Amino acid sequence: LTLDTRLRQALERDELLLHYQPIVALGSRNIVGVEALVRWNDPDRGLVMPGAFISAAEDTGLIVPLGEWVLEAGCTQLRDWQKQGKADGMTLAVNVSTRQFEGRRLVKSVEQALSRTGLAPECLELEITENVMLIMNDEVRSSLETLRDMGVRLSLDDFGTGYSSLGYLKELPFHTLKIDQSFVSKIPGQSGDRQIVTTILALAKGFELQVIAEGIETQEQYDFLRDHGCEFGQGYLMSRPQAADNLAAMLGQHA
Ligand code: G
Ligand code: G
Ligand code: MN
Ligand code: NA
Repeated sequence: LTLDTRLRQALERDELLLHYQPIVALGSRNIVGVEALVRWNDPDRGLVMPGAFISAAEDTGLIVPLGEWVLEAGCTQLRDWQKQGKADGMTLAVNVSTRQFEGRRLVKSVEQALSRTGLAPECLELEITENVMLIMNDEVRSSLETLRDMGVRLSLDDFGTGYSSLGYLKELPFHTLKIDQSFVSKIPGQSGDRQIVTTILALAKGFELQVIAEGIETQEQYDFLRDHGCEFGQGYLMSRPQAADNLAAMLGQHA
């Protein structure tokens, strides 16, 4: 069977699941949110990571129903944690592929996930890679504006690695920049990456955007980012992505 066929079956047979990585306030180390990351529990191969199937799903368009599953499963989970009193004020970050914008489908998917689960729109943050700039058109632009008007939060993922015009930062309704882990991994040692990180922090301040640093693995990286005004972060230093049960046990604590 082709990967596409197997993946279609996986969706029908409920073989996908989400892991969750905490996002923390660097000042307090309190967990303020989680990023949902999809995995495929293949009966033959065990746990398959998204690197092995997301780009194939993007090529075939299967990413659209897959992305809808992720949205609804993630919103359901955060809503459950809220009902248990474990997740007050927390946000759920979900990665979305640029293909999900086609036909304004993303707007419909988000409306449906929120209305079915009862999650407040302010609790949902959509992570959109910087490469959305490459396909920027009226459909994408108006979808982003509709989502913003609904109260959903928008973040630019992998910031600094791809194509992003600063002009778009001024004009598009993003709330958050996520500093790519490729820059974080070489601070504070590498002066070029140190410059990039401090420049992104200054840029975010100027545009009044929140910043989340990704891929924090050492206490030195953590301290450098916090001391340079980066408010939020995630990475293996605080926690790897976790199964829902493990993550639930961490909620209400420091990561
Ligand atoms: O979880 P992991 O670290 O292996 O993730 C690898 C990549 O897969 C990351 O770039 C992440 O953004 C992407 N990814 C994970 N989950 C999803 C998802 O639900 N939808 C999309 N479009 N990408 C995802
Ligand atoms: O593209 P995106 O930013 O969504 O990708 C997130 C990916 O980064 C996931 O695959 C996640 O497992 C991974 N990740 C999260 N924290 C760390 C970290 O501290 N180090 C490394 N190497 N990868 C990380
Ligand atoms: Mn992401
Ligand atoms: Na990223």
